[in-house]
Amino acid sequence: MKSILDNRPALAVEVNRVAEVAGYLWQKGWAERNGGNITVNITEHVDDVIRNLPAISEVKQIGAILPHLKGCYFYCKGTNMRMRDLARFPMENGSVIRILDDCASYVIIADAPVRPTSELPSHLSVHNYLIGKGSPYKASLHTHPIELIALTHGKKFLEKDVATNLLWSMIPETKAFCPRGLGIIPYQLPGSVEMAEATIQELADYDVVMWEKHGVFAVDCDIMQAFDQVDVLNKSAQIYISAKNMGFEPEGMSQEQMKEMTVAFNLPK
Ligand code: 2HA
Ligand code: ZN
Repeated sequence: MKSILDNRPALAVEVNRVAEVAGYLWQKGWAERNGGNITVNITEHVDDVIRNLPAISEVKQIGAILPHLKGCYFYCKGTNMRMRDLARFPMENGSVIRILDDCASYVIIADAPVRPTSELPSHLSVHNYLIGKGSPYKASLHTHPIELIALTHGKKFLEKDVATNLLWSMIPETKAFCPRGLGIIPYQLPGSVEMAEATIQELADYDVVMWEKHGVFAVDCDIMQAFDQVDVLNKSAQIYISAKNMGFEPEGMSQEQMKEMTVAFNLPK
């Protein structure tokens, strides 16, 4: 079957990265059934041939007006599709969409008319925000990491930066590779406009935000980097839980050791 990825190596790299990450999400147990979603802004890889491709769906409303997305193109995981299937067949379990000139609607253009993720409004609102502030970030990831979600069932971890400081102190790498920490968003209905708005607000200060009792939303330059940030945070949560399971409260790195790290790695806070 013909694919939009044929003879477009740079675009294929981007989509294959999504497939690789989708496989990791499934292997880690973070993507039960159709859990999680991924969108990537691929506009920089779009040529005139793609710009002239006809729509293969009717015009669909986004549900929001997103002025910075005019003429943008996104790869989106399909709604109800499974990460474990996307890992093998990314263009059968996801599709490429074009945002139309009204900035409020889109069409699917390739490869098949696979309807995008149920969280499309929040993903696209986030991309609109990122472009608006001149961010180099192109990828957004929503997934269900077990140990991080478990933390959010404890009230104290929902206070500002309590989880961030705990997770940073479990292993030096976490602060180095997730330097902005973990934002917290109180429970909201999945897919709601309120949750999209709260997510954008938290993304001003964090690259990874936690939807209480649901999952994480992460952004970065590409999908692998977004995944890596979540992975280091969840690793720290696993270390914390392992120590608790051995019957003691983990000591954590000292404030001095953390400060030393921050200076040595030139970290923001
Ligand atoms: O797309 O995880 O929150 C499935 C979800 C929605
Ligand atoms: Zn979810």
